[in-house]
Amino acid sequence: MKEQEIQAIQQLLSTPKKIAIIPHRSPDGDAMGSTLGLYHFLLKNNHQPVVVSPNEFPDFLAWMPGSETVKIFEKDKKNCTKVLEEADLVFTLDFNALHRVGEMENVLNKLTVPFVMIDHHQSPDDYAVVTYSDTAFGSTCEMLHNFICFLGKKSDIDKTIGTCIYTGILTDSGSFRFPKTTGTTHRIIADLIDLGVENTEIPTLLYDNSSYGRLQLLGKALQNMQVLANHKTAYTTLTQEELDFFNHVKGDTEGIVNYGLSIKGIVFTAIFIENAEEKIIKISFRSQGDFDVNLFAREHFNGGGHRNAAGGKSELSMEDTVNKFEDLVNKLKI
Ligand SMILES: [Mn+2]
Repeated sequence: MKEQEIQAIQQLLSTPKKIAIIPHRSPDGDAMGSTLGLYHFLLKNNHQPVVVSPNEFPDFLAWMPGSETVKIFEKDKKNCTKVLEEADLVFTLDFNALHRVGEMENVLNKLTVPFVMIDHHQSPDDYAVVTYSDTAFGSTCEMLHNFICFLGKKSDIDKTIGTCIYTGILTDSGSFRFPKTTGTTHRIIADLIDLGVENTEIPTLLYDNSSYGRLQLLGKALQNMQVLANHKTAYTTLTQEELDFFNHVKGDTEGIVNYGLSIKGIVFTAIFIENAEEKIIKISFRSQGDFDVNLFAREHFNGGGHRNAAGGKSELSMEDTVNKFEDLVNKLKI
């Protein structure tokens, strides 16, 4: 962050304020970690922060400190709109375009108070008075750590804030494996462990709490997987019928897309998940190395994200979506 931007933030935070903190729709570990980490930091600095999530967060994040205070726009539009309208300041974390909050965008668009963005995705929109945006970072949580340090408040980072930051760094780095994991990332993690952050318990809470149904759903997805070996690509599908059969709940399909990359030689993978209610196929893409799934998702599937992790959607049937995908892959030189 530039000195000028740091001063602007310090000025904004110099008196107690009502502050709305917003993650993207369907928040993941990094979105929840960064918003709750900021929540605890602002609370400690005598502000009145509220995290307003566009929709419900997954169960596997419900243990996070402060998650019980999170307001869910989709469940309580009236009160959430009031909270947003009364805010003196709005932070948006882990996304950079207001359409990522779904219907809540209409409320945000009408607000006249300053917005601050902290985010690590490509091509930020221009809605914030301070935009701390940098694709070099593997997580918004690592940026939040830096943000607090820029404000000269490193000593405010305690076990609670550290737990939130740790969760986002862990989940967005694929447990410290993805290429943007640096020595600095590990040094931050080391500091957090020294503060008492439970570095063995957190992964257990996040990853070892599957239901039997979820594991069976994973089995189904693995069974459905197709490999296009000539193009180093693997993909899988889950239909609404399959999701229903295994009593799927929100979050159950999280992470399944990554399994394609665990096949030797595969560098591009996708999962197509039917959503009968919204009449769309939701798609996640992952890659290893140079193949840019952000561009691929933007160009062909109405989405975007990062170079190695992106999402998209299709309004075609599952069959037509998969055919379109295969046709595209057959033209790729991976
Ligand atoms: Mn993130």
